[in-house]
Amino acid sequence: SLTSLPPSQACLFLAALLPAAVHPLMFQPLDCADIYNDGSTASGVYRIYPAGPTSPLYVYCDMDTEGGKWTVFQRRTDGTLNFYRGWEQYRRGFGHAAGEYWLGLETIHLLTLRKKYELRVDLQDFEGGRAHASYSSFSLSPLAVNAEVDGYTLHISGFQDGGAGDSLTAINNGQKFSTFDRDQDPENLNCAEVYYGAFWYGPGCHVANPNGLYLWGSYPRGWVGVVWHTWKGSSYSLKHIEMKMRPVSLALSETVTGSQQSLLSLSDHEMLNQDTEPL
Ligand SMILES: [Ca+2]
Repeated sequence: SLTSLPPSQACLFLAALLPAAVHPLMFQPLDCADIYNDGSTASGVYRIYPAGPTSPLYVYCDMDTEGGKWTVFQRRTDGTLNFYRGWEQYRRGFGHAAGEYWLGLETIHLLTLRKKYELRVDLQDFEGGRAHASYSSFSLSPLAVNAEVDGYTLHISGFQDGGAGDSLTAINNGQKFSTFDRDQDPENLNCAEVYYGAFWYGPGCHVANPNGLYLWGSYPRGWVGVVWHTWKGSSYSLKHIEMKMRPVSLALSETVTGSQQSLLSLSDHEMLNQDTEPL
């Protein structure tokens, strides 16, 4: 027992124990902003805990673009991963965070329940061109009792042009997510099946098809590729696309308050220990 140790040794013992014991148990980042704010400011693969301490997930964090802190939830970069998949795959996520992947609708939904997020879509073509589109508000079924039943409905607003134009708001905002085996789009046809993708398809299906076929630039039949119509038109399949989310500044200040509360409660524990176990 600590009480049997001389006070100085007991303090040393606690000092040695606390940093190792407390940090891994208590630091379970929700997203890449938490990781950045904890001091890891290099882009790369990290673990996040959006569904609690027993369900870590690997995710790619973009810590460089426009201030960093971006949690990437969709990434196409070389065409090595098949994105023409069914509902369960899109709900749970697939691929690997170091390469091409989809983080999963349930995870994205859980994140947007916890903080207010913005959305950014970064695009590259095969000729070295780059562009992006930003949306100041992004969430999936934030008010639904059951988000999956609600179809992980997309809510975006506040478009800001980074040269790519807005290929999302008019058609995709307010739409449920659709896959070839779960048609929740408003068209008579099955948009996911016709355009070989999975997305929040809406009236006319889409003018952006980030999860479409990876077709290496210009291709003859329009709309089935990795399309962002307002930038490269319907018959150009992009080289690189990343969809990423970051808490807006209001939520960031909430995060800071949260960690201050954690520190306060830690101090409370220490004080409690000092009360109950006098050194
Ligand atoms: Ca349909």
